[in-house]
Amino acid sequence: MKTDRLYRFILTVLCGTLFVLPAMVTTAFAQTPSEHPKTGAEELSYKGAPTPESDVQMVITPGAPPITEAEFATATKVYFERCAGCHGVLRKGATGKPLTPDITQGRGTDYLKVLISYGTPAGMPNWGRSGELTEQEIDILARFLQHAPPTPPEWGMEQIKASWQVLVPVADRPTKKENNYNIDNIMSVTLRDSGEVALIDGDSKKIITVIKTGYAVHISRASHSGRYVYTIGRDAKVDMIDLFMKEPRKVASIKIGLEARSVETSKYKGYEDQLAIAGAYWPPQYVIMDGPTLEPKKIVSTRGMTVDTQEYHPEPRVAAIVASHEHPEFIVNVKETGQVLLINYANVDALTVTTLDTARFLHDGGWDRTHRYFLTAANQSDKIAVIDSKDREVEAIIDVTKTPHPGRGANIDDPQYGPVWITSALGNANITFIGTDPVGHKDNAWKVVRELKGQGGGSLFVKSHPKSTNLWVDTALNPDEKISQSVAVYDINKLDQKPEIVPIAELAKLGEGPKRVVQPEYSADGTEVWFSVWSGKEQESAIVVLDDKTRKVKAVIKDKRLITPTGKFNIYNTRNDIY
Ligand code: DHE
Repeated sequence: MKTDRLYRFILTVLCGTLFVLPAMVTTAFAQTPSEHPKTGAEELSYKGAPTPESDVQMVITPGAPPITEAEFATATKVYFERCAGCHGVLRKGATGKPLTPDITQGRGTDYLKVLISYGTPAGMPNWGRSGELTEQEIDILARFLQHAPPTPPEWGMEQIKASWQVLVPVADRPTKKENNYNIDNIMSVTLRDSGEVALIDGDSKKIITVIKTGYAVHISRASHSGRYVYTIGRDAKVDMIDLFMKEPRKVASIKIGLEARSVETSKYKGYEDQLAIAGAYWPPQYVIMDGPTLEPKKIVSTRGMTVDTQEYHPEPRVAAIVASHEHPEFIVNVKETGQVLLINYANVDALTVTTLDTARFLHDGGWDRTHRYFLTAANQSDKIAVIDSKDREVEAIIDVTKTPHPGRGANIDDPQYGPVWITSALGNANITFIGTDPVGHKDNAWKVVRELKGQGGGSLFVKSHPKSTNLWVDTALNPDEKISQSVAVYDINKLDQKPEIVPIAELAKLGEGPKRVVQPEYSADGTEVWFSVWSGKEQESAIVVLDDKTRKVKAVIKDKRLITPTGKFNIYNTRNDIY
């Protein structure tokens, strides 16, 4: 049946296996059995069945330029791989602009081709100029975007359960640590384009192991005890790694949807390491799981009304999730509706959810230093929402300049304004300081107290540490190579002075490649700061470790296994929410 084949095709695409050519299909499945020797074909079906190009059912839209079935299939694949993350599966827009036919047909093929090729200073990548998409792919994509988007299938308990694998049962896991690693100083490093994480021993700077995870794996989060690392792939696959094993390895995995970005574990007293949650982009839902096994307990859809115009949204994606320290709750950002959900997990069979209205397109965010207030960016609304996790209410919604992108943000003690939380931005050069101390610095609380000028737009992450006097700011997506390959560092005691610019990529001494410098992350003791030098999949990348005090190179980690490193998650800092 046509619908069936379309289902399978989209599944394949979204699952990230993405193998259209029969030869590649053989390779993909040849690798799988050794990875999970006891898993049958049915259980593996969650990875998506390979489907030939001709199996795609086209959605032909009046007014759109001609497109063949094969081109539609190619464009669907490219769109889900490259574009859906920002523009949404149904193309209704979020971090990226809406791309529905009513808009795209008015722009026309030539306009869209230029846009895709050259990108925009606001953060849209230059897919053509960078060589990531060919001229032909861009032409097909520009025509495809003028047709109605195909809708992917749902992914409910039946599929989730079928994907669930306990690779090492709890009873067979070590009862105490079986290795000599200083677990708190392990870095879990995203190897984006190989769908792996590298566990790096922060003390020796040696790679402990590289573990296969979900497609284009996004983030790692550590359980409260630090024993387990949970990763989430863009294909919505959650993998759980046990750091107590002699050689840390995966002990469970599950696929909670077709596309996802976030995962977190319970941290409230009495519930430590007990539950995990993952949020999906598609279908729009979150799934609560048993912490040690990943057994799925509850799926909740996020479809609903937007906070402002109160219109129904069919695709409100789950963005950042944090675990409350004040109540047994997960705090979940729902991007397109602009709601922050406080999900009380004390009784998973009778979930209590407090819905807080903030602003649309919630993306990422993090705690203030007291871990009471969660500050999160509604990035396309140019606002930061502050959630009081103790009193379960919106404390403030603050206007900031264009497209804030904090990551989890940075907390410092501003010599003039007291405790502040900091975000940089994709859309401009500002580094924005927000007062976070309503008790000791009442007049500054929840106000923008300081704005520094950074190197430029295209900044993704800022970072500091309680033991540091530095504030590091990357500009990984700035179109100017000099800027994207370096970072700015401010002395937090001399914030009126210009920052020092550290040419991280140059220090890595690599060959050709984009070499974007991304996401500063501290060692457990706060004395080192690590940067990824993120090059192309076929090019050499590296991790540069600086001594935080002297700002000089301490180590450059190079290894042919370090393919496209991006996020780095220090176990101690991640489990204790230190940033
Ligand atoms: Fe991310 C965090 C979504 C592109 C690196 N990213 C997040 C979070 C979300 C998100 C919702 C917060 C998770 C949380 O805290 O629970 N990211 C998205 C996208 O939708 C987007 C824009 C497009 C996409 O297709 O995925 C996107 N992100 C990227 C990248 O291209 C980056 C730079 C490289 C990569 O690895 O893919 C990237 N995102 C990161 C990192 C974090 C992150 C490193 C965690 C930062 C932290 O310190 O916690």
